[in-house]
Amino acid sequence: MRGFKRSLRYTSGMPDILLTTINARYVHAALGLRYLAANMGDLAPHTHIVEFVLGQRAFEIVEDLLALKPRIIGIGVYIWNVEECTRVVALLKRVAPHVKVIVGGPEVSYETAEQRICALADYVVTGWGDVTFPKLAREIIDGAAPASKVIAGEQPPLAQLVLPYTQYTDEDIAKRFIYVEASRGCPFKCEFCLSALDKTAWPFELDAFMAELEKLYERGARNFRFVDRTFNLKVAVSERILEFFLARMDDHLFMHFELIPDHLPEKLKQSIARFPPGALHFEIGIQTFNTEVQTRISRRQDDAQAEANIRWLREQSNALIHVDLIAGLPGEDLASFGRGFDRLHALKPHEIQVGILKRLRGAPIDRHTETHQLRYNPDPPYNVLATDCITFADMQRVSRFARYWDLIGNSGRFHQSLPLLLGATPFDNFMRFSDWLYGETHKTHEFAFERLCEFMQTHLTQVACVDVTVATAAVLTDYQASGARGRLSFMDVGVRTRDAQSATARARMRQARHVTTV
Ligand code: B12
Ligand code: SF4
Repeated sequence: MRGFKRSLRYTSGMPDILLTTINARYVHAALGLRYLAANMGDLAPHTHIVEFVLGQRAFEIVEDLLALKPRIIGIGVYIWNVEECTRVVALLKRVAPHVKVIVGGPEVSYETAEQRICALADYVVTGWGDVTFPKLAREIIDGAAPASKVIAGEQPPLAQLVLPYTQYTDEDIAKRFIYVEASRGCPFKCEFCLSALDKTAWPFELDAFMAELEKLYERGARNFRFVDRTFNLKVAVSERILEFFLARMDDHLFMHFELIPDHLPEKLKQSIARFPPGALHFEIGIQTFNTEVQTRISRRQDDAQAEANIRWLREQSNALIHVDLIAGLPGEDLASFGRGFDRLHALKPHEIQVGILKRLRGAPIDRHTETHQLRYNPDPPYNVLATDCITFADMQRVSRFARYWDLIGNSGRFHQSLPLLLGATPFDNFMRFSDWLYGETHKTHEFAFERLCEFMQTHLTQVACVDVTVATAAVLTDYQASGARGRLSFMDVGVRTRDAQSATARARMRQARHVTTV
């Protein structure tokens, strides 16, 4: 796919200023660039956004950018695109050295002296770019460019920013996630996270923000993703936003929010409980249930309250619950991580994301690198490879566990068979499956659903020693429920698809026995 250019809004000729980035996927529209574009002032008619997607080649990107004959190119650099962006800047500076390249974004906001992309670029703006990028562009155009290469982004009061939402095109609204931001920053200090460096969370002026939401809704936006680090920080604000959506509920509305797990006052619960199935998606960071590790990484969390809230959400609301855990935190071994996984799994979230600790540039977690022998991948995404508690081999096992868990646990496609696999000790049993599957295939990607079903049935019957009738019936039920109608190799063992449901029911007693013995 070539760069997708938004309808040109400059009046004549080519734009002087391009704002660009490489998004993780097409559906992710870059909100950061839209802030910059919205705050360009009199340069707005000369500014144009061009977005690319991971997988596109630096050569293609450079060709597309230069075809627009810009004088200045601003590039949004993130952990997922820094490698390709570096190649883009290197090529740009070779073939068009006269074009001024300004890089900004979280990945180039810290450790600038160590990064090749910063050395290649003409300017690096660290932190917020909303007002600093327009100023710098104006200075370059006026021939008054600053002498220093690295410029600290200003953080004006948020009320001074022009909100970016009119920058979303009709195509964005029809086809992409609409990222919105009711507050910026986070008051907490979890050391693995970049937001730990924020002094606090700053709210946008609520009436102005709500008016923008209304306009987006009127234009047809239905897929709203809030980038607020902690949506439930100020309950009155959260409630007003939820009520806005409740009043406009339809079959297509979808809202994503990040929540802190231990703060769900009654009033907020009342609003949440009124949403229909599938409308709310909550991402909740647990990260670890090990209190010693929580303290070590400065994460404050009331685990009992967090558990009670997740349980409430699952039992009393229709929200989809996605919960995050991080493996490889300083001082946490595999057994402790496994206990955390089991504790979380018992709360029945729809998805558990098993993440591997990353050393984000600038994140305070670095202070534990030596004491806990945290050995990180030197290349993005800077995932931890080994710690004093988890060997490289075990970390590799956890990475595969995470990938297979996405395919099987989080996919929601193995309702009947997954409980047979997990039994009473989900982490250990799934790890056993993961080790076995990798031994059989040496693959973590490109599994057709049919093949996964076959592997599930083989593992259940040959490794986990589940009764063949029970296992086969459960897998077949899952297969049928997906709507697939092909033939699976094990259908020949004697259990026919039409019998699957009843066999599962008959086998509940035996299942229970298995659960206590695996
Ligand atoms: C949306 C999002 C995503 C989307 C992708 C979005 C996209 N465009 O493709 C998805 C969900 C895929 C994603 C995934 C990940 N993400 Co993410 N994500 C975000 C999130 C929630 C919102 C980004 C946003 O729009 N922010 C709002 C805007 C206003 O802020 P901004 O983007 O930082 O832009 C400002 C400045 O950076 C700067 N700026 C930006 N561009 C430019 C350009 C120029 C020229 C200049 C001068 C300035 C400038 O000015 C802007 C306005 O002030 C942020 C957290 C957050 N709230 O910011 C994390 C965040 C960006 N993600 C992060 C991480 C770590 C990840 C993952 C690695 C998480 C994981 N799974 O472990 C993955 C990696 C994905 C991959 N494929 O490898 C980190 C980034 C660290 C880094 N160094 O880049 C963040 C900051 C979260 C955090 N607090 O740690 N993510
Ligand atoms: S992990 Fe969440 S709560 Fe902790 S600092 Fe980051 S955004 Fe804030």
